[in-house]
Amino acid sequence: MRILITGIDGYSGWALALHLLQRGHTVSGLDNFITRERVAEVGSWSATPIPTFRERQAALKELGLGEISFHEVDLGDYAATRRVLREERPEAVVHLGEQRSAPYSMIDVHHAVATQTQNVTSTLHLLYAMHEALPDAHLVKMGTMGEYGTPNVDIPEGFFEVEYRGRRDRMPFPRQASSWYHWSKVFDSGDVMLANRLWGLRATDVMQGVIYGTRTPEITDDRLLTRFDFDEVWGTALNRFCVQAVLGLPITPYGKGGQQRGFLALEDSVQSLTLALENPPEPGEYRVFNQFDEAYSIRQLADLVAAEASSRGFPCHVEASYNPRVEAEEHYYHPLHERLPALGYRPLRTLKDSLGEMLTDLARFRARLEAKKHVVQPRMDFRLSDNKVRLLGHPGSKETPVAPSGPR
Ligand code: USQ
Repeated sequence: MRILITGIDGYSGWALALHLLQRGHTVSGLDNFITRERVAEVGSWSATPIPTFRERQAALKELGLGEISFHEVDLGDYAATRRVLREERPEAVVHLGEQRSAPYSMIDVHHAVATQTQNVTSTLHLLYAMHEALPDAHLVKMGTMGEYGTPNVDIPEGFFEVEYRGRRDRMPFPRQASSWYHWSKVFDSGDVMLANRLWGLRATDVMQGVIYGTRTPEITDDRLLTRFDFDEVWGTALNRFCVQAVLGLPITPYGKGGQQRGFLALEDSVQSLTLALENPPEPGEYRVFNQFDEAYSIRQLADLVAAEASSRGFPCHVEASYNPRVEAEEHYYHPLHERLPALGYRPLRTLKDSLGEMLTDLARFRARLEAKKHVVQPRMDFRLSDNKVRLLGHPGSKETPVAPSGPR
């Protein structure tokens, strides 16, 4: 199948590209490299030393793994987006090309606006470009479990049956996101649903949990490494906890740590997206998958990492941090995830399997982690409208504020 990945240079995008190539698909991609820039904006970098995209392409060739046709294109440019679709003529498009960090979107008004305008614009451009250039292609759009929030009832896969004042209907399950980023994904989901109603666009909306991991089986050479973020803004909980353990820093569950989320290994995320691609919806169908594997509380995660790290010679301890976010710290959490297993999804990795591998990988890159140690521990506060104030006033802080120059 011909598959185009937007955001192919990112954490999931690159790992997915390698897997699809290995399965014999024809892979093309686009990216504007903005994640590389934005991670630098907050003073950090990827724990894994990632080559430029050109070097990645050369490595694929040298290792005999195939070729990826690449376009340095910003999805904010409609004509360029449509041109790429016309040139590549993919049968499926995987849309990962968005600002993916909740903390980044909460830095201040400029970061909130950049996140929402860029994410919504890029999705709308892609929807229109697909409608014009590839009306029969399948869109796999990366959404997030965070769109649903943490309601006190089970979370269905996208839709549920409602009875209200004696009448029944099947309706989208309510969204209660808790960051400007997560709301941008809610808007995207609404737009994809509308494109499906208007034009019959065939789409899979993937509500994905928090991904973790340093590698997938296709990463057989350091030149094929995918990025791995660990700073307060771009790193996600489990990845950050492993880095904290390797650096001997306290592991920081926020608040009471009873926040529960669905987690899945990068390898299983790639597996799920591949299943969605290889089992497309019917023409005119819009479907929603909840994509995660195991649900844990943040405190459980922190304890698991601390135990595994200590047993491997990384002495560390868990130290609850103030919670910079506005979120329930103890709540019911029971999302359903039945549609991917019905397509054959079986988890390839458990969290416990992955921890050892992550710690070993990260220890190899300790020098890169040490160099950015000052951006790991929490300093932001989502409840403020401008985090620069807090950072500049942080006791003893000589560090660069989170966003010295503002978003591009
Ligand atoms: N957390 C801590 N300590 C930390 C970092 C995070 O306790 O040092 C907590 C947060 O308060 C939150 C939970 O861990 O309760 C998850 O936070 P996260 O930073 O790991 O992930 P999140 O902001 O939710 O976003 C990430 C990805 C995003 C994706 C989302 C899936 O960055 O792109 O959409 O996971 S989900 O969380 O299911 O919405």
